[in-house]
Amino acid sequence: MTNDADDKQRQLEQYRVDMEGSRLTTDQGVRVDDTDNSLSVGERGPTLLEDFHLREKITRFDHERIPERVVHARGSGAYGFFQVYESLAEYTCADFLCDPSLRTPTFVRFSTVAGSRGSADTVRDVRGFATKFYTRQGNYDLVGNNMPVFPIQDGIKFLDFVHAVKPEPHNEIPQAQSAHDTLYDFVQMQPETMHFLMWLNSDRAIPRSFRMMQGFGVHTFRFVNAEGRGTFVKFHWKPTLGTHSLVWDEVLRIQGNDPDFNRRDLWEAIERGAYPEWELGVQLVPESDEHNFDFDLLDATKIIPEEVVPVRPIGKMTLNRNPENFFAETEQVAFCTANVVPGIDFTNDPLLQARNFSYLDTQLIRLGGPNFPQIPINRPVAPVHNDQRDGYHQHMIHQSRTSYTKNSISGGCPMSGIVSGDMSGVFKHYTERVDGNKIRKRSPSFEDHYGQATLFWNSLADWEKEHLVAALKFELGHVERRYIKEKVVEHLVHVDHGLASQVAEGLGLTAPPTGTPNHGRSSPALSQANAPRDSIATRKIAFLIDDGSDAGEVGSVRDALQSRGAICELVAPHEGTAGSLTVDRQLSASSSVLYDAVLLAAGEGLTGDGYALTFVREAFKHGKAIAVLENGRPLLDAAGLPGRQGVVEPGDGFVDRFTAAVAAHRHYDRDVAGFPA
Ligand code: HDD
Repeated sequence: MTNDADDKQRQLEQYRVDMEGSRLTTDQGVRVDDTDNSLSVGERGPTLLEDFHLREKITRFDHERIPERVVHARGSGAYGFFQVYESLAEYTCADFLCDPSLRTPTFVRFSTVAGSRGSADTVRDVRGFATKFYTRQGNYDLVGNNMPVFPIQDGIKFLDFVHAVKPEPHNEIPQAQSAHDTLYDFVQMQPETMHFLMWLNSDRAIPRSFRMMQGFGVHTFRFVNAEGRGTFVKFHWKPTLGTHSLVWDEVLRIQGNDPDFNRRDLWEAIERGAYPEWELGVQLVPESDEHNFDFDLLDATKIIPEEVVPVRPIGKMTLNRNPENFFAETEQVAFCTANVVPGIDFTNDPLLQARNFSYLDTQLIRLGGPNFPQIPINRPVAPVHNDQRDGYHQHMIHQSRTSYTKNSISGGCPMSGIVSGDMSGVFKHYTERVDGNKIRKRSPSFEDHYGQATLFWNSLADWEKEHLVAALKFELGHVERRYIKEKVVEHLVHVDHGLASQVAEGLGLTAPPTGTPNHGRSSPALSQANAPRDSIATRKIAFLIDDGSDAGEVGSVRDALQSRGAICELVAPHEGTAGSLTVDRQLSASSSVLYDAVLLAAGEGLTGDGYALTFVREAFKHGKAIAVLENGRPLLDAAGLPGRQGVVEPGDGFVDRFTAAVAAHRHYDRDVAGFPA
């Protein structure tokens, strides 16, 4: 083992099967001459049971599916590596966090939570962000989400929450949607959901790209250093491209245009060599400060505001390789919060404790038995030796004559992990002292369900607040039972009265006159308005062209934008060529919702084309930068846009101005409420 980013790929190499030049065989390796016709008695006679090839094919097909994940069923994965900036030995003895020369291989799976495997990517939902670090001390799994808070505080409520958000049990409707009665019934009965509800209805729930979303470990975990000293830690992934979202109307249209929108985006970026990157950051809290907050560190419905405890960047992850087989790698990867390495330990967060049980348990049914850690994607690069053997699909042939520890027959092997009294590299549970009676009772320190929901609301930019109110109106607008809407509004009053009133108005309700007064505190780090907006790297720009386009001008603008990292596609009414330009996409088979920005470079021809007009209007409605070359003006005028914010006219510094408009991500200052794109 060389301990670098390629360790995992080297290990996987022995499992890869190349079909090139191969001949068709059965599963037993017997060559097959005909796989198109069953073995039968005569050409029109009955099929014979002895046709082992037919039976094998049908049997294998019948058993192709494994149970989809009960949550996070739809996901996409990629390989990469992680490298720490400087040693964190002061806080943790985790080897991969102490040696800056190490490049630890990783596999990440991004996912939605509620939908089935075949559901659309761009639904309103939490995104999973699960990372497996193949460290030389064993696998470490950081199984996080793109939101830092969870809807419930105790794992015993997980089944209830998931049943509430999943399709309703009588008719299995709606698919991958939170906008229905059972979720909001759960919410109104369980106000600990309120902080999470704010995140779920914010733009965080509709990320532009997996590459442009944050990740959070959610729980407070514990670092433990070589001396056994513990430090509380929260994990944050921050994308170098900034945190950006789609807009709701766009989301609805993407679902039809490209249900694989986020999956495709990740795949294509990696294929192009535009490797996504995240910085890993930690919030560190000395154990002596455990009780110095106005919330409980063990409560997964709370954040530690970054302004209170700053996020310290500790390293970077780069994803640089797509899987080769979706089922073998992305579907069979098995994460578990209990997969920790020396130097990282748990806290008594009751949600985390339940998770530590659930993940292993679910893999046993999903992957068919206890040997799933031997599936190539799950294999540690660290050596594995123990007496846990047998069970379905054992791949190893253990040679020792004993399968118990301690033994004298096999030289005592495998021996204790401690070599000559040296504890380094050995997992040692943190020796926390715990005292108490056995009770089923939530700590009073978990009681404030509104304070941080208010903090989140106060931290948002005006446009983010507008989106959140609109989202709640949409969601509750799909709830059939009026009393559920009323109850949710009654809870919102304790978050912010203005918020509650706006939502209530949309529902034809009146918010109760009094609630908990807004405490006025905010955390600017929570607003996406404060995300970096300085790059157009990997942004997709559609050039609307036709036969009258100026090929020279189009070519030079395209070259300039591509040199800054953008991806430009020429969209025209027909495939083939438009003048001397090669068309990438046909207009009627495309849509502005698949792009970040539009450049109008078509001649007069498109002013009467409904697809082109919709393209421009939707781009404007969705806040996207629109640039216009001289001969594109007629189309811009024909589109009848209600403003010019974020519209870049020809003239000096055209490319620079367009670049800045695209880098801004969206132009939410447009008044588009009355514009029916
Ligand atoms: Fe979970 C999958 C994230 C609470 C039980 N969870 C799963 C995945 C992610 C998360 C990203 C997908 C992993 C993959 O890509 O394969 N889950 C979270 C976060 C939570 C959380 C961030 C709270 C902080 N989960 C949670 C609780 C329980 C579970 C409280 C049960 C008590 N989660 C599961 C599971 C899943 C799962 C049933 C389904 C498939 C799987 O594990 O492998 O065990």
